[in-house]
Amino acid sequence: MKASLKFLAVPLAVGALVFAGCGSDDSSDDSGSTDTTTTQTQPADNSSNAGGNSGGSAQVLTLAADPSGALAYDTTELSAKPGKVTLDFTNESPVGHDAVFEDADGNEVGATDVITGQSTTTEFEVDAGEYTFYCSLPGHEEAGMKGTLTVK
Ligand SMILES: [Cu+2]
Repeated sequence: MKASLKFLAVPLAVGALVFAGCGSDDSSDDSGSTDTTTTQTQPADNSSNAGGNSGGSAQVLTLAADPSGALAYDTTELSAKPGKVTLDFTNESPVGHDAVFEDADGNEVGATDVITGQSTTTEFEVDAGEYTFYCSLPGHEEAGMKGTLTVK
């Protein structure tokens, strides 16, 4: 019992540290209540095409499925720098595909919708290391729809 409580306490402490690190000192909240923090995603999320990026930290990776319908991407190797990644995924073929990204531990870090005959984007964050990407439709990864994303 005590051991499981410890396990619970560690991620909570880490979360608190991360949360504290995000705030700046100029806005001290006297109420001491953290329940008012709004974590809802805002409806403006779809407007990311509008440009207006400051800072220039966003990076765009492009990935496409074979336009003839073969079970293949146009590349098996992508590279990025640590930070936020925008994946621009195109599938002009009549066969549905997606692109799922996993870290070295097999945790999914980002994924697109399954699309046919169009493009889509998804955003996720990466740290230095090796990631894998693959198509999650049955048999597609086994047929070769997979690759490596190297972040450094
Ligand atoms: Cu596929």
